[in-house]
Amino acid sequence: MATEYLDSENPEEMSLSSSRTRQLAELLERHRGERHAIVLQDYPDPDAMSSGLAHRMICARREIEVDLLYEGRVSHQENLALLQLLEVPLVRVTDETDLRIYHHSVFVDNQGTTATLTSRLNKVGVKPLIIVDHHEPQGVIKAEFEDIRKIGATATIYTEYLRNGLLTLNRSNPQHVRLATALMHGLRSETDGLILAGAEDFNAATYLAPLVDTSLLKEILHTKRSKRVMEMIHDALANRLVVENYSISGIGYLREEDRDGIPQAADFLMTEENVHTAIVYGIVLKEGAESVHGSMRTTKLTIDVDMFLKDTLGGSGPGHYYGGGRRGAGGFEIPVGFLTGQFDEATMQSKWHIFDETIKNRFLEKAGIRKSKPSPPAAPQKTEAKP
Ligand SMILES: [Mn+2]
Repeated sequence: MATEYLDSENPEEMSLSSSRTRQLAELLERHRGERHAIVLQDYPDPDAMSSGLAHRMICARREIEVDLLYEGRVSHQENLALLQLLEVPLVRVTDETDLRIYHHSVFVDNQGTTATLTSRLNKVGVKPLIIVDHHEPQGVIKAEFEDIRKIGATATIYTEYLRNGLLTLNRSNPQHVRLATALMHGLRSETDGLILAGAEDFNAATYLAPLVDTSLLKEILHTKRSKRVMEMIHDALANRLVVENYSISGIGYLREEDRDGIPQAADFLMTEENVHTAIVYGIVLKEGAESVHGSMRTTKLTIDVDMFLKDTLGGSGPGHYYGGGRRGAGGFEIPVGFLTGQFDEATMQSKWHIFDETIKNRFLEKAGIRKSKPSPPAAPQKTEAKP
């Protein structure tokens, strides 16, 4: 087993990660026979799905039954293809789902802040056991085992667990080939096709490469865009404001099932020459409540997306920010809150207008393009009400 680590150029880092792997193995051993809920973010992406799948397969050998849960939607064509082709068994949680059947919750590729399930599980007393993530530490939930590292993808961390012996992949096992293919897809999509990948991510890709089913991967990557996404991209292009290498676009009201079109529209805006940062947002209607969802992409190395979004948009309270991110990409969700619930054309128009202006101005100010807004007009003088 030990010879596996000999090819590492940095033995210190390798022994650290293998001690993490050992800790995780010991923890899982102590929870043998249990049932765990993996919490995925509301709109799971390939990194989350493939990492969840890896976690599930690691646990299967220790007789821990694991369900991959999420509460939002999967609508991105590529993600739907991933689910179908790689047989990723996702469970969409509804109001009828009984969450008390789980002994513990496990957070993969998130730290509870982007998943509605976090509070639902907490309410029924299901406590976090494991967090594995590559976003900035959020500090909202605590777990017995936490592996939070600022690297390219969560898929990289899971690949490391696999090669450190938690589950040895075998080319002749079709399940293993599917897992390796999913992880490679997760890793690639999360690092913009390895452009944003660091040494650890390349190491993981090297390990996975001989196990990947290339034709499957091609099929996933060549999925076409849906008509609705094409329309959203059209709107994003038409509404975009391009100033000093920033491209910002609000695309109005969206149905929940179209929400995954937002990051695709942002990716598309990034393809325009001279644009280094793209931000796309819209108001998503979900079960009668409205919130502004947005995606940000940047290739500018000096922009820390996580900080940028937290600074620009703030949050609802200490530790609860409206947005967050990782290297090169991030997202945000702002509840419409008090203004929610009126759906006549005129009210929706005004709500959209207010949010659109406010968000645009905040980003432009943060980017140093627009001066901070003038102080608010003085309160109107009290005048005698005329009869
Ligand atoms: Mn990720």
